[in-house]
Amino acid sequence: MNTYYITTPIYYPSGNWHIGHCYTTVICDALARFHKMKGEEVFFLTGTDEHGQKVEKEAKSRGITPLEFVDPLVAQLKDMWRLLDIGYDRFIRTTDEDHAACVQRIYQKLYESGDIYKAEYEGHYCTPCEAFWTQSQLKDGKCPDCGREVTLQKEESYFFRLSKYAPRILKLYEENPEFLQPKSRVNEMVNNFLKAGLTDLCVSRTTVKWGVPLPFDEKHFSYVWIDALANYVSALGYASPQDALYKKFWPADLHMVGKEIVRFHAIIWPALLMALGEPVPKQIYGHGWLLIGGDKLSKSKQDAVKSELTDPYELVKRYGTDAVRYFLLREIPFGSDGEYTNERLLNRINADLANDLGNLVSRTQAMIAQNFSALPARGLQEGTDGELIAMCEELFARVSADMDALNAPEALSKIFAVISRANKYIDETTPWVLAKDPAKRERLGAVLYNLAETVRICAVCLRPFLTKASAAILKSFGCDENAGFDTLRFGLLEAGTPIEKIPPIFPRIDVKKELVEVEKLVASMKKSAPLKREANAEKVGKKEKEAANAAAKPLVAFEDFTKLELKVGEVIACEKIAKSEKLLHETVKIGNEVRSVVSGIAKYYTPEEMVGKKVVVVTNLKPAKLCGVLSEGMILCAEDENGNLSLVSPEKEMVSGGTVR
Ligand code: ME8
Repeated sequence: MNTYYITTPIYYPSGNWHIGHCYTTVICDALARFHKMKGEEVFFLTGTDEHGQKVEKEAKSRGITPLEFVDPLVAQLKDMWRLLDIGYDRFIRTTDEDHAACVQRIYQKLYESGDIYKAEYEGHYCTPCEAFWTQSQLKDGKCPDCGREVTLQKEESYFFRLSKYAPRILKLYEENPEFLQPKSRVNEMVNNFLKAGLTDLCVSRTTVKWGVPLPFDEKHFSYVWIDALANYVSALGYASPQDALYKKFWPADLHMVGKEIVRFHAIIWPALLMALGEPVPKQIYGHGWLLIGGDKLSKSKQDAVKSELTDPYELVKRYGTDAVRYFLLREIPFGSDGEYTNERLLNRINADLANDLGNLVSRTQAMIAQNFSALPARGLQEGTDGELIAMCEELFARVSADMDALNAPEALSKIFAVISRANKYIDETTPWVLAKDPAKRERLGAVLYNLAETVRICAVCLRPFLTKASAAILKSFGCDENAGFDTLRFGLLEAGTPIEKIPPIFPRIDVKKELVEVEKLVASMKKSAPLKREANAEKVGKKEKEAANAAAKPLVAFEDFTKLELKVGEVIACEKIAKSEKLLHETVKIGNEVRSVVSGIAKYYTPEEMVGKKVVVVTNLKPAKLCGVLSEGMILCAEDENGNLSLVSPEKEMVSGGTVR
């Protein structure tokens, strides 16, 4: 079976997530889903980049530990990915024990081979970017990437012999034009960095202690970018006894990254891998940015400049997961920057989703319901039937070629070209006229059959992009909502299939009215934002600790109870935790997501008994490590006064991911 390993960058736990942040991950999710549907074995990695000066400072200013600071932010990010239906296979945190151990192994290897050596360092450090710059690289004395102040830092450090690898990296670009895409990024790397030759890279800090200690000198801590880049291999168990995933999936098929971090991925990362004697990734793609008023969308810019709504939580709440995913995947020409405005988003939703797709689905379903009790027979081909059928039959090959070129906007435009053609086909065949003539009943049936098949084929092709709508459409046409690309032959729908008429999946939005609403919302969010942030900081700090320590159980308000998220999960794997008598480590599938959960139930259940059990999981509990194992939730149990314990399970058959309330 072919394998496909795709990664997003790991995110800084800033908490100020905006729609721009969602771009990389939504694209990767669509690609991962597409390759899964092609029958490939896919590993899709994302996560968080938690070490470094920024987090250390923020935590200190709040009087809490760095981990106490980042934990709720990581939970928030996971929540955002849940909202956007991101089906990753692992969410790695640079604070995960296996990751830190891998970083140490990498440093040790490079130290032993002589590619890491000790010297004195002086440089200009940009804390927000976690990057060092030489005097000549600064722009007007400020960080050339973000334009913020830098500080001069001097310390004894370890260096990586990056300079040694410049010729090999140039050769890599020449011999593998696919390695770095789009092509313009190669010119940037060559002209801005490689041509002048590379200087060795400072890879340790003594002043920043929130990092991985170097195994050969514990006064020094890893430089965040080495720590961060290592996630792509640590997630697979590189250089550990548990390296089966590494053997299976490395080298990565694709590192998808924003263009501002191409330098780290296309120069430093391959150099590190070369030094380690490991293969380099097959491709790095540096995508463009979502812009606001011509500048990169960032929380500070949006607060200062425009009144666009960029908060992913709010956007999903207002327009739904699919609409936000669709906009990101369709609107911005791939590889380029694209302007973000609410108006553009709303127009896209209306034009493509409500009008083209929504109308096709509802017209087809309504006409079948009005004229037949179930799907009519296929009948004979006439008129433009052949053209529509040919478009459907050629669709997958076209979409597939676009997705192989990573061009989701083009792939979607091919699918929507078929949807438009089908809407035109309705106007050409005028089923409402055919319906009036009993002699044309067979022809009417054939027209409606062709439309239903077109909808089905488009819905299957849309599955990687519109996760919820495609499932709803397929179900309403009596099809498996998980139908694969092997079902894309025209004519598979069986006559007599009951067709359900569903409400509009994408209701049309009154753009003018909605823009006024959004403007009001953004204004109120701006006003309350600093307050909200302060309140959060406070919550993350002392109050939370006090609350956790409180032993008494007072009455809780209903709103407080509803803050808990309880879901049905299915235990798909379970093992004992070697260091503990009480703990079991379960792998629990909750809808599309798989979580690691630790429970103190080893005395009551064996791992074998647990596998296959449907359980109730608290899914928004702050993640914690028990005996070194990450627990991302809590399985609910009932306990009597004698200490007998029983799992709480849904009383009737219930899908995993079902909500418990
Ligand atoms: O860079 N438009 O993390 P990050 C498009 N931790 N994409 C955007 C964007 C915008 N306006 N703003 C942010 C980091 N992004 C490092 C990565 S990997 C070893 C370490 C994208 O949280 C950005 O380009 O700053 C990147 O791909 C992702 O959000 C995470 O950015």
